[in-house]
Amino acid sequence: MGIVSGKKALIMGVANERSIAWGIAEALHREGAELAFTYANETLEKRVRPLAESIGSKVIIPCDVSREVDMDNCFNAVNDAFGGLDMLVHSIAFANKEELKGMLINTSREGFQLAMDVSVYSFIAVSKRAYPLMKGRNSSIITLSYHGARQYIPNYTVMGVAKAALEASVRYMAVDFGTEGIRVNAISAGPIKTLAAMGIGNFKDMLNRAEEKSPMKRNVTIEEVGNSGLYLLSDLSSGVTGEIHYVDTGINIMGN
Ligand code: NAD
Ligand code: 0WE
Repeated sequence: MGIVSGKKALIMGVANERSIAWGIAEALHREGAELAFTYANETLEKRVRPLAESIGSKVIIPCDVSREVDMDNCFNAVNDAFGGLDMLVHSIAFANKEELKGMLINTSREGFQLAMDVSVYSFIAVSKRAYPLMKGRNSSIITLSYHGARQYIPNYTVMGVAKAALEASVRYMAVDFGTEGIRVNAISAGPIKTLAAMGIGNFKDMLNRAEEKSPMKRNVTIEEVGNSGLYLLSDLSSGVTGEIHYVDTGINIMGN
């Protein structure tokens, strides 16, 4: 018997086999869960579909979270396929690349709204739609954050502001759903070389510095974030909600 045998999960935010969401999906699959996946566009469908099928998933749904109809259709499809939901993974963020450098004051109103819409509002919007499917069944929602929410990280700018709002949203929804059998938490992951990270200038240097700074003298992997995600999504963490759980080889505890 796996840790999540018989449970149903929806994974939002796989782009390829390097995605943090894929690390979480693999851990859930290993421990017996039944998985559904969303993809943001047709280009990514070509990546996501074979990955999902490789672990026996038959529910693969288009969902661009900037579109209300996509989110409506997505949760209707999950309800049709599963008749309920136990675990929801939100692993989605986006900001204009040109605004992920330099000073926060160079963020445009449009760029701010885009980052907040895709990276924060989407978490609230999908949780709202998941609520009727998840209530009353000891279910769990997680999202992915980053330390730039709490402290200044060079060039993280508007995403840092968005992640701060995301972490606050975790706390508010933890209370909203507190008595409904739905827990809400975030994993704050250390830097990992994913597609989203690849778009960032000097990411290699960042990885090297994180490696040096961390107590464990190495960077975290998607497998490790996956196993921590498994814990937060499963009944092993039944007393945990509203928490921001660091999975970062300890970098966040260092002063200098
Ligand atoms: P990734 O590129 O593999 O995943 C990001 C996902 O966001 C992609 O699947 C992309 O399709 C999706 N996405 C973007 N816009 C979307 C939209 N409009 N609709 C639907 N999906 C959309 O990169 P990742 O690093 O795995 O990122 C996943 C999460 O982890 C993000 O929230 C990111 O902020 C967070 N995170 C990443 C790191 C890191 O260093 N890689 C560290 C901490 C937290
Ligand atoms: O949350 C993130 C990255 C999110 C992200 C990445 C991109 C790149 C491509 C959001 N939007 C975009 N838009 C694109 O066009 N991380 C935690 C990884 C990350 O990003 C950084 C980091 C780290 C770490 C940006 C600057 C500094 C550090």
